[in-house]
Amino acid sequence: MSRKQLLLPVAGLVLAAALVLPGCTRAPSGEDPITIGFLVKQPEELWFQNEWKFAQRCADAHGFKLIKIGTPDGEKLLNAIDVLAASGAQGFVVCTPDVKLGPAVMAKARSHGMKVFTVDDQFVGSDGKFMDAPYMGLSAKAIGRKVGRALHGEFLRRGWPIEETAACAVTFDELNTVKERTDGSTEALVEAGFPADRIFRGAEKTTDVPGAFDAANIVLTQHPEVKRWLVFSVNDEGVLGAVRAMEGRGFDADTIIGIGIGAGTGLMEFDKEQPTGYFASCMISPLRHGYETTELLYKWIKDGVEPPRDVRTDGVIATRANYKQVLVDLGLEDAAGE
Ligand code: FCA
Repeated sequence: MSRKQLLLPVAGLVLAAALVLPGCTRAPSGEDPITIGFLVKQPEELWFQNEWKFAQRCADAHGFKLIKIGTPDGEKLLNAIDVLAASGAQGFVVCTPDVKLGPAVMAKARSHGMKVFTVDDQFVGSDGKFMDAPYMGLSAKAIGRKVGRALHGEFLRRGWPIEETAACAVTFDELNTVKERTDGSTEALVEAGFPADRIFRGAEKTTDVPGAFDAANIVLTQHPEVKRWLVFSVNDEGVLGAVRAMEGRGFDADTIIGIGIGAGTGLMEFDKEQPTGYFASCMISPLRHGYETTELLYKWIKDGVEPPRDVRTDGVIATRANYKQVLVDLGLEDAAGE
């Protein structure tokens, strides 16, 4: 038999395999041909860095490629989707910088045949209703209520006189998932007996430390009579900005009880030698929001397994005394920063 005759059947087999397994033409080394994007609105925020970290862990475990892009505005988000498409991505997880971009994002994804999994902030359609795209977010009201109850418990424990005490709420009502949190805290405080007219709201322009610092400073200027503060907000950054503003006016760990929501930024306060006004954190899970969302999307792309439409995750209150154990319990040892 000639060399050519020997090789022909082999070539036929290779061709047949390429037709049956279209992916193998794109991944000659046998690596998984799937590429997934993970787009976040505030890449400078530790929460989102942790989501990326856990998403990458998922990609490494399954052997697919993950492309992480920070998309702080609509133009960057829509461009990023084109970049992902050009890189061969079949889908992406996204925390959008503006929930009203939902229809535009879905249309662009559809034009590229890409699947979309939304995380943290839920898309809102042109009719003002939440859109039907797979979503993982917080049980925001319940988490807010936990914060409110914990604030009230510590307020009672310290025996603070109510006439010297008020609550500062740093709010951002434009975004539903964060409005629910501060509404929940307010509700729980009032239900526990804290007077509603001693809860002062400061609206922040951006959900970060500088935004909260400015919002809290306005509240502080309006209420110089208050001697002791309870603080709650939409996230850790909101509480930290308020605590920093209060420190600038002489308040400290003895006169502030601040409780955040997050899994990283606030915990750095617990690593400081001296306690600060950041008293506790409702710890939420970037592991679930990063790893699990990415894995659900991966299985949707790879095996056609439809992901659940709406998953809500919970939070656990942790203080300086027990936060290291809570980190371990939640599998978040890596989330506290490097
Ligand atoms: C929103 C907030 C973030 C984080 C996330 C779970 O996106 O802006 O700070 O709390 O929800």
